[in-house]
Order: sequence, then structure tokens, then C-alpha cells
Amino acid sequence: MKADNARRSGYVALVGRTNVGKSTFLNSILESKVAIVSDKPQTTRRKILGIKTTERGQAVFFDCPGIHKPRFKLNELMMKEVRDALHDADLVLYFVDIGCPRQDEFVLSLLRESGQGVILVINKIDKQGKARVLEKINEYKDEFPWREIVPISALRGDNLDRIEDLIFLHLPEGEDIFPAGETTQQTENHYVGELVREAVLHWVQDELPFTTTLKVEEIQDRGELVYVRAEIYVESRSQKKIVIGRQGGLLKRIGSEGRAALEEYYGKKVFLDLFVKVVPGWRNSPQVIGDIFG
Ligand SMILES: Nc1nc2c(ncn2[C@@H]2O[C@H](COP(=O)(O)OP(=O)(O)OP(=O)(O)O)[C@@H](O)[C@H]2O)c(=O)[nH]1
Ligand SMILES: [Mg+2]
Repeated sequence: MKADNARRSGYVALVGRTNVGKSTFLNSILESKVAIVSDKPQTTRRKILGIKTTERGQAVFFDCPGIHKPRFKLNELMMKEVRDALHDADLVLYFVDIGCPRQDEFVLSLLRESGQGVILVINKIDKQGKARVLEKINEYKDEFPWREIVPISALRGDNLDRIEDLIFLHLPEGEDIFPAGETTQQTENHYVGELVREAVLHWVQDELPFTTTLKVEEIQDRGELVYVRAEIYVESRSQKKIVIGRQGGLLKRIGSEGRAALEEYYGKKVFLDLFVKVVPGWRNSPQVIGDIFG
């Protein structure tokens, strides 16, 4: 017979369409800013690992890019990240936004294919009343053999205790995978690039969230300050003009927001040197994509 207090551990894939709040959930449950968040589509590009160790065990989350049909090599690799995470997972959390209509036959087919146990997470309940929560549960309950259905607000923290409880209930028995005390596994270069990209996403609009990326070229600790040089890639000269803005105004805003995030991370002064570079078709360029996923 299994002991109730046996330690549990395993991989938990966070999947769903873009903007449903997967990265917000990861940061909330870890109480640490591990993944960047934005209200623009396709914010997360490669899967981000987040580790939660408690007295019950260890849940290792894969925060995935939003599920979509790929049109560029970049997006094919984003979807590969999702498939890999689904394959490697011991448990899947499928996120939906309570305010969005159902349009997820494609996602449900991926979940079925994966053969994994899935918890349905109805996020953003802070935006809607209780009646809507019940409606949403009814809409979904017969669509898949869900292990559980949990309404939450990742932003406000509603029901996070409940979901943590259920995660450990459904993870297999096992010892910790990572040393206690670790919360993520990202290189400094990647994390720094993500923080600056978050600032880019905050300020750009229209097609630019899709057509920009960022590469950190240099990080140099100069004692009293950290020097960071990064390049924002865009696809055309007109996009470059937009990102720079009138009299450099937009790039300045991006720069000062990115610098503030980096100063918080490093706990000291940062000099952020930002450049905008035109790289036509970078979303199909093996070299650029290699940098993103490498
Ligand atoms: N009102 C409300 N907004 C939320 C909640 N969770 C996330 N958001 C907002 O939803 C937007 C998208 O959040 P993300 O966490 O970046 O979404 P994501 O699912 O990781 O998106 P991708 O990385 O693009 O797949 C942001 O503006 C968040 O602040 C929530 O519980 N309530
Ligand atoms: Mg995300």
C-alpha cells in the first residue's frame, strides 16, 4: 500500500493558447519572476523551466509557448517546444481564458494525442462573475476526460493553493529532480534578453510583437555597474523606424524600462546599450532561430 505522505515529483507542462496567463501562473506559483509576461501575443518563445519544492515534493514546470499553427520556422520550433513538453510531462495543465470563446479543437487533439493526464485551468476569473465560471465549466466538462477542473486567477492568486494541492495529488511518487532552492535553469544571457524583450513587447504594437526579437551581444560586469549591449531585430526598415520612434523616443522608453528591470535583477546600476537591426526574414533564418533556441 502507498504511504499518503510519500514524496512526489515530476514534470508539469503548462499549455494553452497565447495570452491565457501561463507565464503569469508560473511566476505566481513560484513567487518569483522566472518568465516574462505581456498582453501581446506569442510572448513565450522557448519553454521556461520553473521548479517548486515544498514539503510534499517537487513540481518542475515547463512554461510553454502558446499553441498555434506555425507559418514560419520560428513558430515550428515554438510548437516543437510544446510537443516536447507534452511528451516529457507527468501531468499537463491546460489553460483557458474565461473571457475567450472556445476555439480549441486543435489543442484538444494535441492533448488527446499526448495521452497525458490533464487538469483544465480556467484562468482570469477575476474578470467574470461566478455564473460565468459555472457556464465555462459546463462548456468544457465533457470535452475531455479532465483529471480536474480548477478556476483560478493567476494574477490575483485565487485558488493557487488548491491547484498546488491537486498537482501534488496527481504527480507520481518520487524523489526531487533538482536540488532544493533552485527555481529555474536559464543562462544569465537568456534571462537578461528576456527582460529587455519584455520591455520591447510593452511598447510595440500591431505586427511588431511577432516581427521583433532580441539578442544580447555582451554582458560585462564593470564593478559598480553592469554593461549590457543588445540588438533588437526587426524585419524591415519601416519597422526599424517605428521601434526607434520620433526623435528616438520609443527606443528611449524601451531602454529605460529594460534598464530598470535589469537593475532590479542585478541589484546595481546597469548601462543598457540598445541597437535596432534590420534582418529580413529572421523568422525563417536558421542562425537567428538557433540563437533563440540554442
Ligand atoms: N485579469 C487577469 N489577467 C491575467 C491573468 N493572468 C494573466 N493575465 C494577463 O494576461 C496577459 C497574458 O499573460 P501571459 O502570462 O503573458 O500569458 P501566456 O499564456 O504566457 O502567453 P504566451 O506566452 O504568449 O503564450 C497579461 O497581460 C497578463 O497580465 C489573470 O488571472 N487575470
Ligand atoms: Mg508565456
